[in-house]
Amino acid sequence: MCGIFAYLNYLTPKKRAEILELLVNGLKRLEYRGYDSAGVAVDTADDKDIAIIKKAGKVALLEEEIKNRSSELNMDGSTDIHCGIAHTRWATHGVPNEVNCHPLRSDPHNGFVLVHNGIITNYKEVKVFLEKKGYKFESETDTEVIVKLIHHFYQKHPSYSFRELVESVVQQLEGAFALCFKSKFFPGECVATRRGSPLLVGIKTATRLATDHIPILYSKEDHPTSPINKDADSNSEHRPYGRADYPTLPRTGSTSEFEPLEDKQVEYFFASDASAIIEHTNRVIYFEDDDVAAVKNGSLSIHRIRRGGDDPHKREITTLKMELQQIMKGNYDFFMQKEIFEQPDSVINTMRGRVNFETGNVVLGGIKDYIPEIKRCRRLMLIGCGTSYHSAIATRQLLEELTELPVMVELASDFLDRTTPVFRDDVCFFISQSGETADTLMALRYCKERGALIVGITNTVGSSICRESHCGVHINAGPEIGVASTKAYTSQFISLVMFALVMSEDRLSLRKRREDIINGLRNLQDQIRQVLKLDDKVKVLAGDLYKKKSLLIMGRGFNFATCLEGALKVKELTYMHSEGIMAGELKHGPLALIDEAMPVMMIIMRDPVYVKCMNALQQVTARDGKPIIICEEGDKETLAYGYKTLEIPKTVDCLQGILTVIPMQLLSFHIAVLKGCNVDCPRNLAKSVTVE
Ligand code: G6Q
Ligand code: GLU
Repeated sequence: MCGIFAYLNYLTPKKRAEILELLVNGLKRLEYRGYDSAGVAVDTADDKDIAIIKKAGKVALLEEEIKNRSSELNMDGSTDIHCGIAHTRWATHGVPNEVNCHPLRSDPHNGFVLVHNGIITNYKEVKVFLEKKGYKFESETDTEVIVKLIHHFYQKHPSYSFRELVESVVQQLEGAFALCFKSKFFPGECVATRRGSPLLVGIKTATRLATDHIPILYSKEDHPTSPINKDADSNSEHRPYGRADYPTLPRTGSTSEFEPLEDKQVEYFFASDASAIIEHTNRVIYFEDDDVAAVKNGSLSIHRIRRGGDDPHKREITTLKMELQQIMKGNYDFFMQKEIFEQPDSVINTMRGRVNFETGNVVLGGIKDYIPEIKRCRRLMLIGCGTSYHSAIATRQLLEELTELPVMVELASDFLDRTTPVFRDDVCFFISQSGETADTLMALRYCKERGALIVGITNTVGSSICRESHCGVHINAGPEIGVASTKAYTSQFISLVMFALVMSEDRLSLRKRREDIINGLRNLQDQIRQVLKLDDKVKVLAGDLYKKKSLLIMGRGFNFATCLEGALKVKELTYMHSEGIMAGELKHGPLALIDEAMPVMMIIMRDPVYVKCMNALQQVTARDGKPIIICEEGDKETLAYGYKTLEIPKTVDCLQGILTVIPMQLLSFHIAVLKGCNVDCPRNLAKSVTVE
């Protein structure tokens, strides 16, 4: 999920010190993406082996380590042809330590080394297969299976080219990845590929490029398809790894070596985004899913396994005209904005390899073994702070419904103040994006001491909460840089929904309900995209609101959490007073605030509490309130009132909160921009609150 950078110089003499500096600088450019450890692989001084240098923590520490090892690396030695790969890791499998850090190696002799961004969902099956072949695994990562699998193929098919080996490997992988390989057996070559994670290459030549595109070469289809290949689109995390021993590998149809360059001297820069490349060249090719790009003898070729349909015939070489700052934030001005717009993808990453939309099966690998124990517990407790606490409120009702257990939702700080009674047969969930929030961590330790089962729901592998939990779910939303939490909220929400689905798997009476929810999850990506299209409309509303002093946000049932979360976003980003109000509580006090001047937002969806929400609307309008209504797309009854509305697509009631919170995220963002507030770092706040 974080950063790949690779550099290949062909007939372009470079000192090792320069190569390493280039690699480290590439990583520095990618630092903004967030990461927990970093590493590089280069040829050793005698060119006979590969040196791998890795460090947990910041790139600066890696740089330090490289300096410490400078005599061994022969920094002054020069090389004409060399390939170096580098990586910043955001752990998804295995804590951030030096062993798990990339590049990972195929064997102790470093036959192949690899950097990977993303998640391999069928890694367990591949691992079992490779262990049977005698491979010994050293890391806890999902990535290591890839680099061992290519080694296995190499041993079996020594005549294959580097690219053919990579093509064979990627056909066995499920999940999301960008990969960059280096090998002792193929010196001066580099092969890179992607599926679902971004990757591009920058090309730098002394003279102008001879072409503005690279043709795509297709691999022949006449190879027998392996049983594994046939299943390649299934997304089950636990599918048996295949009946047959190993597939016959695809052989490429084209033998023509394509030389895109007039000039033989060339440098290639592979990276996850252009920020690491732009200082070297502005000529880049963005890879598409399933492209396999190989550099051999200084020439770049791009192959694909033919999949039918309208496969394109070339990849254009694009000239970048962007500034560095612009690249880092993509098309966005702020990280928070980028993260809001990343949600169609981050929700998919949360579900990847866990929800099988065909069979309706949901597997959470990190808690699977504890499910029988959880089913026997006497209550569930969901504990967190701020936004993470709101994700618990958002899913409590569904958890109660699908588990039939009492569910307590607690603010970590208050929970401790009360010295809440906790027992051995309680299951306590600790929800935290950072995994380091002191209040949440203290509450975790408190519950652990009392013998409860501890389940972590975090976005940060290897964080304290993660380490101190008995089991857990990584929400896999990718690093969140903006202090205001957005994509982590929707991913926490989905993680808890998936847990509810797991708990109700064998309940016949809930079959229909589960099917509806799984269908809802399937459509979520498109629906989030649709909601994000409201951005311009939300911006106009922000224009109406940004000079106001207060904003009340009302709703109930499944959408109450959106009110709380929306109000928190408004407060922290815009410094404006805002309150999330349970619509049922209006008449018990807050109604006194309502007059024609008080800004009010109401969330009214066609769910079981619709009529009650309409009552609340009456109460507000009877006091001359003029609410902005977040309502269901095409809901004539609500629209008939003629108030300003934001229409949201319908999903199953318990998932609706994922869609209704997005306009609130956008609204707080736009108000903050209009007020000139610091969007990514609101005053007085920190991303990780490590003090009580
Ligand atoms: C909200 C903030 C904040 C955060 C809490 C808990 O936008 O990011 O409310 O959710 O500070 O943090 P963790 O989720 O990292 O425990
Ligand atoms: N899943 C891999 C790991 O945990 C790659 C993570 C990343 O994208 O940085 O090592």
